[in-house]
Amino acid sequence: MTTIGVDGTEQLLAEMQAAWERANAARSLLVVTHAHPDADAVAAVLALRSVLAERVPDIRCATGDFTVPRNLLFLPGAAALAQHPSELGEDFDCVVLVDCADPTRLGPLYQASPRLFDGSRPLLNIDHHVTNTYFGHVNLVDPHAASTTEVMARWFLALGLALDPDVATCLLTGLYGDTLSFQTSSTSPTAHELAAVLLRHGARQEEIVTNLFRRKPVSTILLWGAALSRVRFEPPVIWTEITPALLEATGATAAEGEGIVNFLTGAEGTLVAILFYEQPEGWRVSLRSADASIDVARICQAFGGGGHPRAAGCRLPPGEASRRDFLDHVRATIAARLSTEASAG
Ligand SMILES: [Mn+2]
Repeated sequence: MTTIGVDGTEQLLAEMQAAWERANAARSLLVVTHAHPDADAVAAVLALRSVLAERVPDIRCATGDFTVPRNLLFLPGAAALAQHPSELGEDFDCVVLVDCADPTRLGPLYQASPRLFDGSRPLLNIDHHVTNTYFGHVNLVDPHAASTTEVMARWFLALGLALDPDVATCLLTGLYGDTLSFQTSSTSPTAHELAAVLLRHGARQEEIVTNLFRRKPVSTILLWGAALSRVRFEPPVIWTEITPALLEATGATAAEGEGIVNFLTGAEGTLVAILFYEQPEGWRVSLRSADASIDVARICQAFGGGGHPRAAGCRLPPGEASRRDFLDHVRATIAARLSTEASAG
């Protein structure tokens, strides 16, 4: 077998062979991914389905909550994903989970059919989350991989499979999605090398970029325009809000504003960007840190929330005073952090 990059360890190659044998031995195979699926999740399911289509007589696929984001419907085979639990059944002799740190990430599917994932039939675990629990009989898990499709691409190439343009498109979609267009710190030389290989196999790059990053409903643009016109900059904190009135006026859903806080993080002189969603029960708050020294998860934990050091969230009671208290707390936390750094350095 041949492999690409530096991290095709013996152990991983052995797992690759085992995973391939298990999957090929199946007569009826279930391939699933997590609820609230992203591009990597859906693309990984469809790439595996495509590769095994002529080898396994019966393959059924689903996301954990039976949804597929509209912008991923361009992926080859997306129409084959089950839209309802009744389409799946439980008569499988092998189950593959992709992009799932553990089976509970399947959400509704796990709750409806826990015995599918209790180990009474072979479980294959293909993933790249650092928090993966290695729950499978075979675990094709590489926490250094930028996406689950990166793990799969290395798997398929190691096996010497001929990748067609549809499979290459799925694999590259996962890489584009999880690296936000090759921008995250997980974007290794291997990720770039694989992208080149996938393009040579006919991956349709323009289609991927258009669907993942360019095309959007007009309501999204109107919502961004309205939200950006309300930006407040109180250095080093930048923030804006999405109110029910704003959603009503633009015809957008709150989810269409998710990217605004990332956009604000790039403002010069900003250390923390905040998006406040006004809801009847109070504020839902989304924070981003523009600097590794500021841990927004810790800020949010003080308000009952949490997340990652650079991206976190919490909820606040309704009202302007509550929001003002929160902003004061954020500014005080940053000031304390900066003065510690100054005295240390
Ligand atoms: Mn992923």
